Amino acid sequence: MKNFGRWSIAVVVAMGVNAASAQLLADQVSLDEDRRIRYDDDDLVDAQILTQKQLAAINDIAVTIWSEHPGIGTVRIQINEGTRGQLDALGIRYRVVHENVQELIDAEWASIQAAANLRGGTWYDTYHQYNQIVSRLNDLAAAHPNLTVRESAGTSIEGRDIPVVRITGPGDASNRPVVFINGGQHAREWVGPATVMYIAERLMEDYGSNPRVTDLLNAAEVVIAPIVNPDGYVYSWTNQRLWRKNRRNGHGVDLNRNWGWEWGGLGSSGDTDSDIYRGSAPFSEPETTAIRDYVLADSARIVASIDYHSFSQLILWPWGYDEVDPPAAEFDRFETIGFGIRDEILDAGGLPYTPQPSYDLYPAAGNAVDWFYGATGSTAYTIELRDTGDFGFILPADQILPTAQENWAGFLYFAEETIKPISVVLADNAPMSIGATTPTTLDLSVLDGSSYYLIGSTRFLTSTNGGPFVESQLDTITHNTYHAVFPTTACGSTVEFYFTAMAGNGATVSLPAGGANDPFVAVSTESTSVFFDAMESGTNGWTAGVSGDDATTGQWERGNPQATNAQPADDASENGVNCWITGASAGGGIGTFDVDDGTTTLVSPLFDASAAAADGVDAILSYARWYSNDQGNSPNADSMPVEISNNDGASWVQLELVTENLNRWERKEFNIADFVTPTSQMRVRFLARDLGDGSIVEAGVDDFGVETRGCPCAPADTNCDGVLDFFDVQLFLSLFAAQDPAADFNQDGSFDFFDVLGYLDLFSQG
Ligand code: 0X9
Ligand code: ZN
Repeated sequence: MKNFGRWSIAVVVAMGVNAASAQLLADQVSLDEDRRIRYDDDDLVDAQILTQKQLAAINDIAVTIWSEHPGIGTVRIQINEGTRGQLDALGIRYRVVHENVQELIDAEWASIQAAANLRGGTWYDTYHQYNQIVSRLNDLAAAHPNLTVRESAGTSIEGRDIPVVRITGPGDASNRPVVFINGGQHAREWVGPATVMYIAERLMEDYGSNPRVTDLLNAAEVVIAPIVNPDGYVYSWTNQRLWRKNRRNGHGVDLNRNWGWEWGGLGSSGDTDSDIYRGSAPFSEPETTAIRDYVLADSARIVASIDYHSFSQLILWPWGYDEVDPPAAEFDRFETIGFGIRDEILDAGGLPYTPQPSYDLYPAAGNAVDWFYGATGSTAYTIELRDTGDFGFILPADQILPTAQENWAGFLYFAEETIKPISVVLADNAPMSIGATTPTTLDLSVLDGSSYYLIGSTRFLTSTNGGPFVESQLDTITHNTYHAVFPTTACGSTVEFYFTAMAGNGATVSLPAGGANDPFVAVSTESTSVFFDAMESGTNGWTAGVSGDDATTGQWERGNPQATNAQPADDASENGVNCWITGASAGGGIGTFDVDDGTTTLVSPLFDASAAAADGVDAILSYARWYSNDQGNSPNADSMPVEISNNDGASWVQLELVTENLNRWERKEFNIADFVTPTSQMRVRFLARDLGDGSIVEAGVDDFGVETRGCPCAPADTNCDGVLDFFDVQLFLSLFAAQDPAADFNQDGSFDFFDVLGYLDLFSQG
C-alpha cells in the first residue's frame, strides 16, 4: 500500500480487523510462487523387513520412514529411485505403493488451488495457510464475544503469534475446570490444526443449540491453541511439505521432544539434523516455553488435555518416555476414556482409532503429553489423526471434514468425561443414628472424575457436640474403597461428619459438598436388642393362620422359598435361607402356591417393649418384607396390612399397608410409640390376602426384631434434658411435695428426708 491517501487510511482505521488481516496477507504464500523442495525422484514402497540388520540399513537408505512403528515386518519408506537397487542388494523384498511422491504433493496442491477458486462448500474442504487460520480464529472469536477470549501464548522464533482462544459460557469462569487442546506441534501434520479449528468452531457455534455443548461450556472452559508451531507450518507450505520441526537455526527442533519431562531419553536425538532433535535443553524453544507458561499460569484448573497429531489413527496415553505405566487406577481410567473416545468416533460414523499406551507406539522422551500429565496432573492424550499410512501426512483434503467430525464426537465425550469432579459415594445412606458404645461403620468409595483420584487422599472428619473436626478412623479396603468407623461417644452426643478426597490436580471434594460447613449429622444412642428372630429354624412362637382365615392355598409357612416371577429365591439376609413365606414351593407356575381366595395371617410371638417406657428410650421394630401383587390377571388389586397390638391381640393398629411391588426384600423400621404405647404385651401380624379375583399374591417376612434405642436418663436428671442443673432439683422437690411416686427415691413407700438425701447424693455424683 504505497498510496497513503486519505481514503486508504480511512479504510484501515474504520476496519480494524482488516488492518490486521492486511498485515497477515503479506505473510501468505502465493499459490503460484514455488520455491518448494520437489520429491520427483522419490518412491513410496512397502519393504518386508526380516532382520534387525535390514532395519538398520533402511534407516540409512530411506529418505523418510513413513511407518509409525518401524520394526520387523512391513515398513513403509520413502526412497530415492536411484537407491532402490540397494534394497535388492540387501535381499529386502518390497512393493511400490506410489511411483512418485511429488505426484501426491502436486495432487494436494492442485486440490488446494481448486478449492481456493471454488465458491460454496466449507472452510474444511481444503487446507489453509497459517495466516488464514489465524484470521479465521479471530473472526470466529469476534463473532462470539460472550463465549470467547482471544489470547496469545507467545511468539515463535520467527516472531509469529501462537494464538489461543478460551471458550466458556457466560458468568464467572474462574472456578471452572479447564480442558486444553492443541494442534500443529509438527509442521507437516496439516490435518491437526484443521481438526482443532473445527472443534473450536463447533464449541462456539453450537453453544445454545446443542445442549451437550451448552452444558459443557457452562461447567468448563476449553482452551484451544490450534497451531503451536507457526514457523514450521509456514515452512511446510513455502519450502518443504514434509517439514516436521520448528525453525531453530535452519535445522529446527522437534517440539515434541523438547518438553521438560524425562527430557533427553529414549526416542529423541542430540543430532541437530535428526527429525527427532530434542533441542539443546528442556524447553529451549520459545514455542514449548510459551505453551508451558501459558498453561502453568492457570495450572490449578487444568484437568485434561489432548495434543493432536497425524497420522495412524491412535489414541495414546502416558507414559511416552519409556515402558512405564501410571498407577493401576489411573491406567484403568486412561484405558476406559481412551476406549470411550474410540467408541464415540465409531458411533459418529468415523474410522477405527486404536487406544493404547504411548510407549507402545514407540518411546519418545520429552513429549508434550508426558509433561501435561506429569507436571499438571491432567488427563492427557495424544491423538494421531487420519489416515493409517495410505497418504500419511499428505492426507487428501476431502478427508479433513470427516476427520474433524469424527474427532469432534471424540472430543465432546472426552471433555464431558474429564470435567466431572471426583466424587465420594456412600454404600448406604449416611446414618442419622450411630452407636454410642458400639461403633457404627459405613463403607464408601471414591469415583474418578476430573483428573484422577489421588489414591489414599480420602479423609473422614468428625466433630462431637460442636467440638473441632478431627480425623477419624478410615480403613482402606481397596485403592478407592474405604470402611469408616465412627467414634464412640457419650450417649446422646451429636456427631457431625463429612468426607473429603483429592483429585490428581489438587482439587478437593467433600461429601456433603459443603464439608465442615454443611456436614451430615447423627445422634449417638445406645441400642439393645430385646427380641430377634432370623427365622432360620423353629417357629419360635409365630402362628400361621388364625380363625377366620379363608385362603385356600399359599398359607404362611416357614421355609426356603423357591423363585417364581412373584416370589424370592432366598430369604432377606446374607446368612441363612429361611423366612416366613406364603407357600414356599414354586409349584408348576407362578399361580400355583400363591395366596388364593382369601386371607392368611401370620402372628408374631408375644414380645416385651416396656423397656421403652423409660425416658429418652424408643422401642424400634424392624423386619424385612417381600410383597408381590403385580402379576396375574388382575394385578395390583390387593394389599397386605401389617398391624401391631400392645394388649396381646385384643386390638390392633395398622403399621403399614403394603402395596409396593418392589420384587426385592425391603427392610422397614418403626418407632412403636408412634403407633401404640410400648408394653410387655406386644404382637405384630401380617395379613396376606387375595381379594381381587385372579391376582397373584406372594408375601414374605424375615429378620424380625425389636430393639430399644436412645439414651436412658441419668437418675438425677429429673427433666431428662441431659444436664444436671437447678431445674432437676426444683422438679424433684415439687414432685416430692406432691407425693408423686417418682419422688419416692428409695422406693420405700414414704416421702421423707432419706428420699431427698438420696436424690441429692446422686445429683452431686453426676
Ligand atoms: O513422534 C511423535 O511425536 C508422535 N508421532 S508423530 O508421527 N505425529 O510425530 C507421537 C508421540 C506420542 N508419544 C509417544 N509415542 N511416546
Ligand atoms: Zn506429530
